Amino acid sequence: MRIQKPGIRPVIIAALVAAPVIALGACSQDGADSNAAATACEGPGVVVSEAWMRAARAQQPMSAAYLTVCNGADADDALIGVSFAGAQHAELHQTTMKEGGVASMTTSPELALPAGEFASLAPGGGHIMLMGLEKAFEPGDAPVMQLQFKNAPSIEVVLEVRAASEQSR
Ligand SMILES: [Cu+2]
Repeated sequence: MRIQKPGIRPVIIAALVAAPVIALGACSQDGADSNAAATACEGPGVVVSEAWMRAARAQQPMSAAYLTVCNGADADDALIGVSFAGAQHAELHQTTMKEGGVASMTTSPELALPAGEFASLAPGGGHIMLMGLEKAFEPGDAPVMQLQFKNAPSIEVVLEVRAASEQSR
């Protein structure tokens, strides 16, 4: 049996929360498996953090948004729907790497939110695809996204728009 050193857990949690910030790559590039970043979290209820989207130029048809969700409730939940005023359509996607390093995207019906754990949509893994963008999105903008859950009430989150230069570090 391993002895748990007191004080070590907060450090690990902080590192995992920060991971989406450091994670690299666009939805068509490789990256860490964000779904592996599950660790204990505390609510109350469903709490969203690290909500951001990639900047998009005028006429650019698509972009992607990412976020981290802590399900601090006692029961499992799931993110089952998203809506975004600045796009004709928004849906959950999952990027998977095939042999030969070719990335492909599939729609995913929901993001599972196990009770007491973090779940992330991060570059290289899950993302919210924003299709049919109706305008440009630049750093400093504060677009709002609605998130629908199986159990928890809907939440509105303000997305941070991150510049192209930050996207490909
Ligand atoms: Cu996608």
